[in-house]
Parts: sequence; structure tokens; C-alpha cells
Amino acid sequence: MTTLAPSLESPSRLPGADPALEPIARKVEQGQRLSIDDGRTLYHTPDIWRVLELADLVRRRMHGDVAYYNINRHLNYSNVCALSCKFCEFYRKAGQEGEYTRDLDYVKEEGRKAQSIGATELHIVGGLNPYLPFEYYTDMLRALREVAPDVHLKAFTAVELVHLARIAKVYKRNDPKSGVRWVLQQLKEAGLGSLPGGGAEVFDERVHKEAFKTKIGAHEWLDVHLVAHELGLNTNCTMLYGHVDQREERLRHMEILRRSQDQALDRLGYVGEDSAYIARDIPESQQITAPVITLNKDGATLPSPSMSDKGGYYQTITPLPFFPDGSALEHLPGPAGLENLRTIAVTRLMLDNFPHVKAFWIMQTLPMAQLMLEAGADDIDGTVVWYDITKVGGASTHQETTVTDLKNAIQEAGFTPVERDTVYRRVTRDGNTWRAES
Ligand code: V47
Repeated sequence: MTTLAPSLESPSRLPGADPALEPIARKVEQGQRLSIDDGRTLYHTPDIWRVLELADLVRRRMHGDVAYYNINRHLNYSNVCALSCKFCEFYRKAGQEGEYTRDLDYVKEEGRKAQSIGATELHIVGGLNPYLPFEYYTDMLRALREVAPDVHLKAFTAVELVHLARIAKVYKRNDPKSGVRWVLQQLKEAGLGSLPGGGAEVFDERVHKEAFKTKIGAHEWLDVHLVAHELGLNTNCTMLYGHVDQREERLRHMEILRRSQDQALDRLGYVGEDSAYIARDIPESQQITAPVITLNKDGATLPSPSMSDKGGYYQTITPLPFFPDGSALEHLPGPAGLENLRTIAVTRLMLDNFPHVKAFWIMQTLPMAQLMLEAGADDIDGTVVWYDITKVGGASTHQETTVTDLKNAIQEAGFTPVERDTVYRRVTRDGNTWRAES
């Protein structure tokens, strides 16, 4: 595969070059923040190759020729869920065929396996199971800490954490953050290392009402991540797109996340530029007062390993393409290849203060994830092993790839594979024994 030349000196010579992209290219070259209007142009231009090329430029400026993978395992502890989100094929109701809830013995066995194969991370999520007590979650983390002391526990989406505050009876409608803070403190004490990025979907009232009405909305999702950041936990975020959402709504989702990251980086002492920045097209109630902090310039410092002691920011954005099979939105086609490529590129270009963009190979497929490394992504996630949320192309829950396949895919795309841990420290290993560079 040849590398798209990231030169901005001469505008793209490909047929169909769109002059509307050139002012955007200048901004990208200078590391300036792109507006939602720019995002619209990037999404609608027929010159998709130029969009990919620009995203590649930013990605190489931030990460050179490095592409990350990790050795991880996913653990879905229960698929019983009080919600019935229309895009979801994972959830079951209690008593329904296929429902499961893992007991502590099962969880411990998964932990032991992760520890013994030298995995650096367990990614743990489940449905909002109304029958499990709060102690189930703290016991699960403590048990895992015991049997898998070296494995980072990245667990529970914002949606689960609000549910946990409710079942622990600490959730207050007029002050949701205080209950979530208590929950996160308990979980952190029990061994929680960071939060995955699920449950964000698309931050938009219309989409919320149509596709996941009873789930927490943007405000609460963002509040949970804010509290996590205040407690020094790093978090990830996602964007589930290609169902009832419009591109316009995705761009607003990106803008909201970008401002939330400005706020997190500002708290950590990063120096920003424009303190009077107003996020256009975002309701007043969602405006955040924080300087604009971009990381996509030459010489900008990334929140890096040395920052991991001083965590509290978003590490990664993972755009997730919608898979209709088995969901209540099965009649929709879901996004196809070029839309997925373009969305990764637009995400890289808009989210100028996110260190990493992940092409989650499980949902993108490994061949597409390779292409995405040339279109803005710098991470393809890991070995995964068991994954129950989506089964792309009729896959079973067993969705495993080997380190050799991940490295080959990265190398074939022209990049240098680097194993990382959950907080993006480089990993060196001798078989199953590993060490993260500090
Ligand atoms: O929250 C549910 C999404 C998410 C479908 O943080 C669907 O590193 C597509 O969040 N089609 C779970 N997507 C996955 C997730 C994730 C994955 C990898 C890495 C990280 C990270 C996070 O999957 C859910 C929901 O948004 N989802 N159903 C579907 N039919």
C-alpha cells in the first residue's frame, strides 16, 4: 500500500480536487482549530482523498509512523439490561433466552487468563442489570485485582456508572455528580484504572429520543467523565454513527467532546489560546468556558506517559460504525466503507486536542482499520478475544486476533507497530512478562 503524500505545498492533483478545501488545508497546516462549517465541507466535498490526506498529515505530525495496538481481553459481565436501545443487539431481558450474568468465579477465571497470557488490559462492560447489587461491582474489581495484579482494569461506561449510583442509592436528581463521584471513588479504591468510551452515541436530543430514549443524555454522560477526570482517571469516548443520526449531528458531537477536552486539559495546566471561544451551533447550556487547547501543531506536547500520574483527560476517540443486524433498526443499511474512512478522517481533523483516534478493528474490520491508519487513526485496539456487543459479518462472540496479525496489518500499511498499555505507555515484553516504559 502506498502512503498518501502529506505535502500541502501543492494542492491535490487528483481529479475532482475541490478548491473549497484549500482554506481548510491552510488551517490544518498551521494547527488552527477547524469550525463546524469546515467540518461540513470536509464531510460533503467529493474530494474525499484530500480529506484523508489532511487527516494523515495531522496523524503523522502527532505520531510519526507509529501505530498502536494492545494485548487485551474484553469481559462482558452481564447482558441483562433495563434499557432497550434501538441500535443494540447485545441486551436481553431477565428470563429471555441467551441472557447471562457472570459470577465471581467466572470473572476470576477471566482475570487469571488475562494475567497468565500477559494481557495489559481488561475492558469490562455490561448491561444495566437491575438485579445486581452495588457490591457485585466492587467485589468484581477486588477479585480481579487479586488474581490479575498487573492487568489494567478499564471498566464501566458512563451509563453503567449512573446506574450504579442509582442502585447504591446515592444518586440525587438535583446533584447527579455527587453520587457518581462517590461511586467512582469506591470503584477506584477497588481497582478501577480508567473508563472506556462507550454509551456516548451521538450527543443530540433528536437522535437521543429516536434511538436511545431511556439512556442518559449528553449532559449526564459528560458529567460522569468530568468527575472521572477530576478524580485523575483517564477516559475514552466514542461516537456511534450511521443509524438515525445526520453528519451535522456528528459534527456537533465532536465539538462538544472537543470543548470537554479543552476543559480537562486546562485543569491539568495546559496553556490554551482563545479563552473567549464560543462553540458555534451548540446550545448555550452546553457551552464550556475554557481556553482552546490544540495538540495537533508541530511541537505540541501530547498527554504522554509522564502525564499518566497526573491523569484526567480523554485519551482516545473511537468512532463506531453502526451494525444493524439483530437490532430494532435492522431495516437501516448502516454506514459503508467510504463513510467510515471519511468519518475517521473528519474526527482526526476536528478533534485537534485528542491524542489518539482509534479504528476499532472489531467493528471496522482489520483491512479497513489498515486503511484508516492512513486516514487519521493511530490505534487499532487489541487482541480482544471475546466480544459480545456486535458480531460483524455473522462473527460469534469469540472474536480474537493474534499479535502477529495485528503487527502484520500495521506493517503492511507502512507503519511501525508499537504495543501500548491502556494509558498509552510503550510496552516492552519478554513473552508474557511485560513492563511499561515510564
Ligand atoms: O456503548 C452498541 C456501541 C459501544 C452497536 O473505550 C454499537 O477503548 C455499533 O464503547 N453497532 C461499546 N456499535 C463499544 C465501546 C468501545 C469499543 C472499543 C474500545 C473502546 C474504548 C470502547 O458499542 C456501546 C455502543 O455505543 N454499540 N450497539 C451496534 N449495533
